[in-house]
Order: sequence, then structure tokens, then C-alpha cells
Amino acid sequence: MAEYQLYCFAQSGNAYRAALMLNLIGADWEPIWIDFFGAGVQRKPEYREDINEMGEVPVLVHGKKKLTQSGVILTYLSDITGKFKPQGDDERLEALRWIIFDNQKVNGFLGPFRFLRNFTKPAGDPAVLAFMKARIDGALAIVNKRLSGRPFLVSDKPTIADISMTAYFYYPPEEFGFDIAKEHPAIGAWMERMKALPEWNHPYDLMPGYPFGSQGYRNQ
Ligand SMILES: N[C@@H](CCC(=O)N[C@@H](CS)C(=O)NCC(=O)O)C(=O)O
Repeated sequence: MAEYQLYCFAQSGNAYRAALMLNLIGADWEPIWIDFFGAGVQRKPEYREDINEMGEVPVLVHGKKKLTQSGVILTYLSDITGKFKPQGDDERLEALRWIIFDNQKVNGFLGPFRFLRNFTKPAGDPAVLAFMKARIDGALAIVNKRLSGRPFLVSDKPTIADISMTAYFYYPPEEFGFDIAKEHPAIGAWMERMKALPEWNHPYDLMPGYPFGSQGYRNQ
């Protein structure tokens, strides 16, 4: 058994944050596929009782420790390995500030927006999607401005704040109906820098469940 287990599925950008971190730090980890769309495992009472009372993915298991919320998982992994760890109190708070902004306003909207466009039947109400798209455009403009003239979000090196921000950004533009990297060039350049990190991998290659409904990976 691997040292870490991560409950995840390929379409989850929230889980991708944790999967990417595990890969980037060279951890010995294995995914546990959650049948999110089919059986809806995350809604079952057993899941909420035994795995995560919040009914969410990702969940990281490390020995006796079970952690949820990607921001907590990233913090834990950077604390115990020293990798991608913000340095000093100011950077630590700054990273937390961007992780919270990301969870609430950036990927916190991108995830449900993509879900309503691609996975619900019928697709989301156009008025709801338009509202969300306007919020997303505003939040991405803020991130783009932040990354203009600086290589990473809080420091000259990548930290857990950058890993958090990647959540949904590498999924295909067709799934959003717009191209994040092209419309926001500073984000596009930052995505290339993140992609150049050793052991970077795409969410569809890192987590099981792609193609949709399978337990496989894109490259298998
Ligand atoms: N802030 C959480 C968000 C987790 C989240 O919403 N995960 C989705 C899957 S992508 C989920 O499990 N949703 C279930 C639900 O909202 O009922 C994190 O970053 O871990």
C-alpha cells in the first residue's frame, strides 16, 4: 500500500490540487476513485460517516490521519515536507489569503460553472451560467493582474497558493466555452511555468475516471 491515499476523480479540480501537490513533492501515493457522477458515493451516509462528513472530495489519508479541504491538505503536505511552503509569517498569511480567494471566488465558481455546462442534464439555466461567468471573469482579471510582473502568487518561487490556483485551469477550454490562458495572458504564462515543474501532470492523467464514467486514466 502506498504511503498516501487520495480520494479523488479525474474531473475534480478541487482534488487535482492535492494530486498535483503529491506528484510534485514526489510522494508515494495512490488514488482511490470516487464514483461521483454514477453512484454518487459522496452523498451516501457511509461516506459521510466514515470518510468525510462534508460529503466532499478530496480526502487525503496518511497513516492514521485523514484530512479534507484541499487548502488544509496542501498546508499539511508543505508543513511535513518543507516543499512549496511559504517562508515566514507574512508569506504564510499571504498564501492563505490567496487560497481562500481561490476557493471562494476563482475555482469556487469555475468548478460549478463547468459542472453545470458539462455534467448536469439538462445543463444549467443560462441566466445562472451568465451570472457565474461574470463573477469568473472578474476573479480571473484579479489573478491576472496579480501575476503580471511577478512569476508566482506570493513569492519568486511557487508555493501552495499557486498549486491551489491550478485547480480547474488545465481542463480543456471547450469544457468552459472560453480559454483561460488566452484571455488572461499573465495567467497563461504562469500556467506554463507551473507546467514546467518536474512531475507536473494533467488532471486527466493524474486521477482516475477519464474518459468519463470509467476508472481508467487518459493515457491507458
Ligand atoms: N473547498 C473544497 C471544495 C471541495 C469540493 O467542492 N469538491 C467537490 C468535488 S470537485 C465535491 O465533493 N462536491 C460535493 C458537493 O458539493 O456536494 C476543497 O478545496 O477541498
